[in-house]
Amino acid sequence: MVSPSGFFIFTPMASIFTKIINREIPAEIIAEDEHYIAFLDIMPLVKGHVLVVPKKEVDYIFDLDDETLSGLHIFSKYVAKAIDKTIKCTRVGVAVIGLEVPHVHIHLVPLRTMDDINF
Ligand code: D5M
Repeated sequence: MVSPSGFFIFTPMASIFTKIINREIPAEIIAEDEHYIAFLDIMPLVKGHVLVVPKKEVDYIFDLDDETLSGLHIFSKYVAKAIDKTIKCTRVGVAVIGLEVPHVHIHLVPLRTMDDINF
């Protein structure tokens, strides 16, 4: 964008997850509070694959401030317990990948056997 005085103004694009948070694009939201949101992954490894995302948009998980990072894990714990109650699984797998979407997120994947995952 160019300002009226002719300067270039850098306006970073919102991540796809920020667009979900702002309800600009749809998602199957399963939990939300002031700081975090959880929704179904659009390309699930298995049924019930959920992403947990801080509303603060930060790319790399280790650049997140300590308070938000620990809150993200606590929020994920409650979401994982809800998944475990809802979906028949042996264990809810937890993964941080971040190759595709540059906005911190935790994958919660209800697994029955190792054959369920094919990274
Ligand atoms: O992978 C990012 C994950 O985010 C990948 O499993 C697909 C998922 N994804 C991408 N766009 C959407 C939308 N719009 N809704 C729901 N899920 C989505 P990673 O490699 O961890 O960055």
